[in-house]
Amino acid sequence: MRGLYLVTDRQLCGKKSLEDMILQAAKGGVSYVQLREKEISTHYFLEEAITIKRLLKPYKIPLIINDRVDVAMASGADGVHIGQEDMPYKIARKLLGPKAIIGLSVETWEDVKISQKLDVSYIAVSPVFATPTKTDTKGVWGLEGLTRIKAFSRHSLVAIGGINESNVKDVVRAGAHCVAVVSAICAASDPEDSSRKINQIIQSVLE
Ligand code: TZP
Ligand code: MG
Repeated sequence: MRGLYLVTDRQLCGKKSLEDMILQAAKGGVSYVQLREKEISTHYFLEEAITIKRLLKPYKIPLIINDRVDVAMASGADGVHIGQEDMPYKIARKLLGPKAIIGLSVETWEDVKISQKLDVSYIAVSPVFATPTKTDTKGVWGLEGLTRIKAFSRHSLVAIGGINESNVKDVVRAGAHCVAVVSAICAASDPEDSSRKINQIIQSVLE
């Protein structure tokens, strides 16, 4: 995992449709899209996943489903993102197969240690900064926490939480291989432009 990772939030899209926002982000250069839905029915979630998978195909952008291994399987998505309270990693891997992208959120040092024994595709350092987008978190890692995880972990690191154009450079310098954002793209008046600007900063540090 490397680059910019969009995590969706339909409520933050305002007047734009979710599909339109994702399309603009794809044009702006995001490398991954995670469909994150906490409120909608399984039926609609699946329909939407199939639509977005089709929309991303020409851009060769993998689609990752938040929480729901069943929706990932049924929609032909490229993978799933699981938290500590979701389907256990080993079962998700058994169900999705060796090629699937499976990401795992780490919220405590214990989570980081346990993740080293798992062949996850990445760990999401969650949250790096406090954010109104997700408030049921255990604490914040800060840039120091990210640096500490980078020194210890064998996994690709996705940084998430409170990241935007103004702080993304520090986050990549602290050790993130990939940066996940919700509001900085979903709530932007021009998601394509925001994606392009954030991605340019990430790429300039990764080079
Ligand atoms: N997991 C940890 S923080 C977060 C999630 C889904 C939300 C990040 O949202 P934002 O708007 O990029 O701060
Ligand atoms: Mg979850």
